[in-house]
Amino acid sequence: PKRWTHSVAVIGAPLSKGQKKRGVEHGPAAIRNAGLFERLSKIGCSVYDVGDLKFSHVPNDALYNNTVKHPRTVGLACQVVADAVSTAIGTGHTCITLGGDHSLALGSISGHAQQCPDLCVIWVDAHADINTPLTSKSGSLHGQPVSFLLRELQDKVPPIPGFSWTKPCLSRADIVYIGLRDLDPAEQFILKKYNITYYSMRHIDCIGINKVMERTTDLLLGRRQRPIHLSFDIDAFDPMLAPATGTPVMGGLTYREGLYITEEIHNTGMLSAMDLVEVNPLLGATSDEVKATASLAVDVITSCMGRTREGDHIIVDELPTPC
Ligand code: 4U7
Ligand code: MN
Ligand code: MN
Ligand code: MN
Repeated sequence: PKRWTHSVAVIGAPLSKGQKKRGVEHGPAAIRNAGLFERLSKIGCSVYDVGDLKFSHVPNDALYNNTVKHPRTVGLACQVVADAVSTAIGTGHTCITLGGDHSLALGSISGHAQQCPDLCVIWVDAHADINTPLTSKSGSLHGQPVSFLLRELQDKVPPIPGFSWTKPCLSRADIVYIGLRDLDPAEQFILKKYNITYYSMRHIDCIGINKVMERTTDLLLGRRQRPIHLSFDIDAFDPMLAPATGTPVMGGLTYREGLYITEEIHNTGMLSAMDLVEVNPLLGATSDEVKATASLAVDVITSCMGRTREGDHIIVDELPTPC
């Protein structure tokens, strides 16, 4: 059989200090155990396993401003992620980063941008993750990565310990959100004030996922072809489909909507790196729930890499003839 070969690098990023619940550091193992490598090979990808990154726990990592938790530990971990992603992209791979919590996207997008300064971002999530360290009520950094990435927000982001290496690499028009349904008041204000494009679950109900994807690719790629970074939070899906995650919200994407998003992203031919985050194998009520969530993550990733619902991205060009 003929195959298209995508060479992909897989980076495990067992980061958990960007949020409060135990278990999300086991996300990479759960996604690997759900058959990621076999499924990627089956669709013709050549896979390079970078392994799991090692993050050190920074001692005396005091709260910033009485709210933001583990800033030095998370900041340093994101720097490690950025270096690994930058190296993988520089080597010519499509890069897949397995989380871990969503704070790692500050690292993966920064690292990707070091190699591809022109990149754009599609952020699929129930949440906008755009709190600044000063608006966050929870203090969890997984709700804040986008605020560090956007140039327009820099006068609102204080210099916090552990993050002095970051520099914003996106403008407001370089990111589109899909799947939102749980925004904090300050996040709503930011999205409106800076006129950031988002398609909430309400928009999807209203115009359908096909129009949402048409508009998304038009906005980001309409003027020029450029590399895409997909940051996919598994909690974008409905909790019925993805129960093993830290901040589930009712009324999420259906399986079909989720895969339509990833198929359309594959079809642009511009996907350059992706994150699959917030799978927490300790939060499923049963082992079946955990398996379903991890297997959904594998479906998302393989769909991004070219699996179609009509077949496995492999061409058969003749049939066996009985002799
Ligand atoms: B995730 C939240 F307050 N907005 O800031 C916050 F609702 O990566 C949730 O999308 C953040 O899962 C969710 O803590 C972060 C909260
Ligand atoms: Mn998120
Ligand atoms: Mn989320
Ligand atoms: Mn392909």
